[in-house]
Amino acid sequence: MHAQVTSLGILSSKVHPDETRSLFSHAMSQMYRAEVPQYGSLVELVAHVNAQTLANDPELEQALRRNDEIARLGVERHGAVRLGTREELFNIRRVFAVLGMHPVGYYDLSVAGVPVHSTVFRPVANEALRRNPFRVFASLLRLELIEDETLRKEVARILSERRIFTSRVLELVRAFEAEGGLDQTQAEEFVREVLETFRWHSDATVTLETYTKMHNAHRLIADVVSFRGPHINHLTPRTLDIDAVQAVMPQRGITPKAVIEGPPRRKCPILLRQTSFKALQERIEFRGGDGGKVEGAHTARFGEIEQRGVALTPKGRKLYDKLLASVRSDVRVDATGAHAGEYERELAEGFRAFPDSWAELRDQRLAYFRCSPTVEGLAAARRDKVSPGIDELLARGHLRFDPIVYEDFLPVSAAGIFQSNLGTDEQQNYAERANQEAFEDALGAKIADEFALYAQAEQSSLDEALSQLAVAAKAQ
Ligand code: OOG
Ligand code: NI
Repeated sequence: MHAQVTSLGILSSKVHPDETRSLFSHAMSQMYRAEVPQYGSLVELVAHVNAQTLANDPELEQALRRNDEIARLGVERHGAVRLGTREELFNIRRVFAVLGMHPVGYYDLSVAGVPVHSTVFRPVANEALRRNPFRVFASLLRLELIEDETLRKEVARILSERRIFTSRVLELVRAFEAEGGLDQTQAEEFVREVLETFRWHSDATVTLETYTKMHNAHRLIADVVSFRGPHINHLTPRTLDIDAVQAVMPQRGITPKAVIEGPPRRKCPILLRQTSFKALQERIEFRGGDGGKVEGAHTARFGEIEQRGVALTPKGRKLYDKLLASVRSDVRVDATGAHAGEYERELAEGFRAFPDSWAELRDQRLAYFRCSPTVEGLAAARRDKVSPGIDELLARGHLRFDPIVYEDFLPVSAAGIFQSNLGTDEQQNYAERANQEAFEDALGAKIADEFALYAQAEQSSLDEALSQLAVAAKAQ
C-alpha cells in the first residue's frame, strides 16, 4: 500500500494494483475450482509434479530462486474470455488496468478459422510479474466475419442488450481512474463485483433455436452470444514438466488432447508448451418461446496446463515459426488424435535445427537473458578496483545470464486449443485478415509489443549489473 494525498488534502492509502491482482487471481481460482472440479485436481497434480521436479533438479531450483520465480510458481495462472462487442473490450481494458494488467501482443486467429482477434492482459513491469503474473487471453468476436446478414444483425441486437459489468464495477473503475487508485475496502469490493462478469451462467439468454442457428454458423458465436457474460473458459497452472503431468492425467480421470502444442521437449525449454483437456458438456436452460425453459447442453469450459521457457528474440521466433510450420505441413493431427505419434517424432526431428544450449541461444541472439553479477564478480571488482568489458567479465565468470521467461502466448497453439475444445478441427477460410488497428480502436489503447518489453528487460538488467560492478570497484 502507498499513502497518497488526495485533492482534498486528506491522506488516504491506495492499494497497489499488484495487490488487487493477487486478490483477484486468488478469488478466480477459488471460483473456478468450485465450478469445475477437474481444475482442482489438475492444480494438485501440477503442484506435486513441480515439487518433484525441483527436488530432482537442484540447478533449476537455484535458477528459479535467483530470479524470484519460485514464489510466483504456485499462484501462476492464465485464463481466457471471449467478448462480443467493442464496448465490452473497451471496458474490460479499464477493468484490467485496476488490476495492473495491460494489453500486450495482437493475435489474429481468423487465419485458423476462428472468427476472433485477441490480446493478452498481463502485468508488464518486472516487479509486477514477479509478484503475480496473472494473465488473461481476451478475444473479440469479429461480427464482420459472419456471412449470413440476418444472423449478423440478430447477434448484434442480442449483444447490444447485455451488460457484462455490474454498475458498481464501472463506478469503481471511474473512481480508480479519477483518484489514481482504490483503497482497501474499495479494492475488496471491486474484486467481489468483478467476479460476477466471469462467472458461469447455466441459463442462456436466447432460445434453443437461436442458439442452434449461431452454433451452426460457428460454435464460438454461440458461446460468446448466448450468455449474460463472458464466463472464464479455463484457468491454467504452470508446470515445470508438462510431459510428466500429461502422462499421469488419465490416472486422475482427465483425458488430455492428443498432442502438446508448441515446441518439443528440450534441455533448454523455449517459449510455451501447452496441453488441455476437452471441454465439459454442461446442462443449459434455454429460453422457451412461451416464457418457459427448454433443457439443452453447451460445451465451453475446459482445463489446460502449460510449461514456460525462455522468451525468443524476433530472430529466434522466426526460426521457431519456420520449423513448426514445416512439421505441421508434413503431418496433420486431426480431432481424433490420428498421427499424434508421427507428429511428435517429426517435431523432435525438425527442432534439432534449433540450438539447445543456453550459451548458443545467447551467442546467436535467439533468446533473451537476464544478466546479473556473480559473487566472484563483485569480490573481484572490489579487490581489483576495475570493471573490465562484458566479454572479459563473462569469460571470467563475473557475469551470469539467466533465461527470461516467456510471458506471452502463441497464435498457432491458441488456435489448436480453441479448436480442440470447440470439439472440431473445422477450417473455415475467412477473407478478412489481421486488423490490429480496428482492434486497438475498439480497445481504446495501443497494444504493447512483447519483443520490445523483453529487449528492455534484458538491457536494463545488463545496465544494472554493470553499474553494480562499477559501484563495487569504487568501494573503499
Ligand atoms: C483462448 C485460447 C487461447 C492459450 O492458452 O493459448 C489460450 C480461448 O479458448 O478462448 O488460452
Ligand atoms: Ni490457455
